[in-house]
Amino acid sequence: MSDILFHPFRLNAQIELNNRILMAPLTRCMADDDLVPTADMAAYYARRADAGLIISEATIIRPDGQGYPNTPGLYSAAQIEGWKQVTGAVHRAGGKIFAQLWHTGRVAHPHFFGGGDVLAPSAEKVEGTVPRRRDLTYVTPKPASVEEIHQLVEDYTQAAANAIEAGFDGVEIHGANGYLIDQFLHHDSNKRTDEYGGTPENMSRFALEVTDAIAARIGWEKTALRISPGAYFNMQGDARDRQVFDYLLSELQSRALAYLHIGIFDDSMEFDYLDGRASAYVRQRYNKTLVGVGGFSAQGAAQAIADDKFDLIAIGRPFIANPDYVAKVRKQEDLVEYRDDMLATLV
Ligand code: FNR
Ligand code: 8K6
Repeated sequence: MSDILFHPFRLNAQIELNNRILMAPLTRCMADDDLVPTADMAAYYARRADAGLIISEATIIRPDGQGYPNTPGLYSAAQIEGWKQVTGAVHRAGGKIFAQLWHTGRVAHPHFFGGGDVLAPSAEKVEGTVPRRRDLTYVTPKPASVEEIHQLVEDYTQAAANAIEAGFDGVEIHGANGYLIDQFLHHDSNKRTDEYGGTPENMSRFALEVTDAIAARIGWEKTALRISPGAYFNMQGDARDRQVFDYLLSELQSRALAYLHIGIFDDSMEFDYLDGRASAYVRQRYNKTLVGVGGFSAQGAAQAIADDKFDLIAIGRPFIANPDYVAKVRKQEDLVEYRDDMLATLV
């Protein structure tokens, strides 16, 4: 049954994957204090190089995008050099790796970047405190001016170019999980009345501008996107969000992304305003390469792919617990169960 996972899969004319198992992007908070990837991180990723594609942990495009301690960056020369160690190690082990590009928007905290504004679509804050730093309470963000939005698009694009310089095979734009791009796409966080808010077209504008600018710089075949039509993390749902994602998906359908990836922790979550699962909602509106994720076993993923629910599977927590996940599934060996305490070390 799991055989289907081990068939090669062609993303496009330039990129063929050895199998359909992707390592999901997994924040580990293990970069050094200059947010440079370390030798331990290179070894961690290289151990997982038999995945069809590794998606890196979310990587900030500029300092004010940081919302958690020791998350890596892709804006300084030292960070680019650090990532070269990672991509080199993965490539030598026969793998492929995309960089996930991240700005946390209103989920950023000034503690991490020496003070200053937290930028977001609107002055709508998230309640609560920073995971791993419960002493830090989220602040009310400053609505980004149109000029600041244009600068953000430029900074995403530069980070994508830096990723290619660092040896990545492509980038996945993090448009999911309640972070900056997703904040433009949901009514909970976007109350703007200018060309970036108020209508599905306007609320989709930032996501599409970032996507198009990156693709123009590094090529569509190297550009992927992750989205969360269902609000579940750092975000409240709103029935009107459906029209936004209807529009966004109709626009994405006419573009040539390497793949589109759902951002969710558990695929079985259902959303009233999407009439069910986020993956089913997206599949009905987008018939190009789709990556499913969230609570899947290899067997369950193979079945979902056979049923045409999506084309590729991203595996998260099982990959933390099992560096040799792909080999174990291939040989039908038992997997080690994931536990949260495994996040303390890079195995
Ligand atoms: C995540 N996830 C995540 N998603 C993302 O887009 N960027 C990220 O950096 C992270 N970081 C992250 C860290 C940790 C510790 C976990 C557990 C999850 C979400 C992840 O990519 C995936 O969607 C979920 O883990 C669901 O898949 P699994 O774990 O059920 O296979
Ligand atoms: C995504 C970046 C997170 C970095 C911090 C450390 C990782 C902890 C991840 C756990 C997040 C829990 C999300 C819970 C989803 C709720 C679903 C109802």
